[in-house]
Amino acid sequence: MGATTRCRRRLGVLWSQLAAGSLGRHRDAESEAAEAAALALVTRLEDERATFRRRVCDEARELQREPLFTHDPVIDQEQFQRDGVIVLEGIYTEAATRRLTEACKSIQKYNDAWVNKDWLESPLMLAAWRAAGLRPPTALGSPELRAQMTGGTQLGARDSSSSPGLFDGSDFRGLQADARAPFLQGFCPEAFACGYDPMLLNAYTHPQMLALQRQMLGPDLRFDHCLVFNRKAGFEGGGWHTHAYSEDGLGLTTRNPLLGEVRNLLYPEGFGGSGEDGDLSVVRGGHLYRDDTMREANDAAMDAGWLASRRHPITGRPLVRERLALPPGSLVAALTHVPHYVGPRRQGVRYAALLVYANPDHTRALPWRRRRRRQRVAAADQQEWQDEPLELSETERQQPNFLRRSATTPTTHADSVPVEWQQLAAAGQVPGVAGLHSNLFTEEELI
Ligand SMILES: O=C(O)CCC(=O)C(=O)O
Repeated sequence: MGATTRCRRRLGVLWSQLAAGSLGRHRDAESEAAEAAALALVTRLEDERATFRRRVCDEARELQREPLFTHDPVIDQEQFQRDGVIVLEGIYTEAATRRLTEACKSIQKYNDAWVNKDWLESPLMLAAWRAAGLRPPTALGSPELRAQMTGGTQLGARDSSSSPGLFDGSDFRGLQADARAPFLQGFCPEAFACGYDPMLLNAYTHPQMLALQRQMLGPDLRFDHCLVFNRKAGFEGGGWHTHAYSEDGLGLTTRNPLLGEVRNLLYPEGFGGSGEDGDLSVVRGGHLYRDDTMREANDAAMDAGWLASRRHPITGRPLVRERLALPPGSLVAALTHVPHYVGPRRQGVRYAALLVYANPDHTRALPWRRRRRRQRVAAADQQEWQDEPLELSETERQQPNFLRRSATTPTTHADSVPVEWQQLAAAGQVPGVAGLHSNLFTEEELI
């Protein structure tokens, strides 16, 4: 059942309870009117959201008539195997580069409105939270926190939508299921940016982009997540890290995983490589260690730590870190286990979008699903999400290239792709994306 359907059903129940007077015999006319106004507000929001989504799709469809890239890049497979990274400098057309910059700025505006929204502004707003099936926050985020989170992204917990901070005391947790806060699309703009911007949706689904991804991942793709990384002055850098997908922790290899995931970082304005520009650094070949747990605070720690004793498994040369300097309109694509680092930003804003593609996990083999599954833990008045620990048997650990299977793995990645977008795609409404069974937005069959 879709988010809209569910919301309408919830509204229907509330309406009939209201009509029957079963929400409280002694309800006075005033509170009934308030409840009715809240339901009307949530209904209006739902309609506006559906219209907005249609507009994003229609405009993306128009944009898709134009090329995204200056040419169709051809990947050297041997080099990709060795590096795990491709850097395509100035690959976007001039028009696409300009529009991508505007898109990152537009997401920033939406995000700032979200961060600074007065979620408790009126009794109507409070009732709208209830009508959406959610507890409102108990207090607004402090002015300091909001100032800190304004003008850049990834500055709050997870995707700027969850506690601690903006939504303390609420059971709203970002993109989970279909619970939406009563503002904008109901989830933080940066958390699924292409749901707010036609150019980003165009970039995610453009035939040239999909052809590029298929060279790295093979024919069967799915979208994993789409974020915006705007680093504002004062950003202190992100630390060296890798990400999880398949074959995590299985140790050294000389080939890329059967089920891969590629992070595509779009830098519409590029960056200078000064070390103070929000520049990206990578370690080519580091992905062959399949280490999803590496974390080093900065370059010095990286040199003395993770890099110190490691050599490239294919070439035998020492692994080295490489700080990139990129012209406008550049794209960096990196397999999920490639160590990378984003440095501090001292002036202005460095704009970027992240489009992540992966091979679908049709057989439910991936261990990360267990690890990333979030548990809701009730603690006093507050709820927190916790990552479930991953436990591997010794046999599992020792079997090279063995994709671990779990009968109990959850079957969706819906905490990063909103369910309403999965359904739009299944209905054939998203440009560049086919209907049910291969819609890229989900591996599930949506009924
Ligand atoms: O370029 C950035 O801001 C962040 C890149 C990064 O750390 C990531 O994609 O995980």
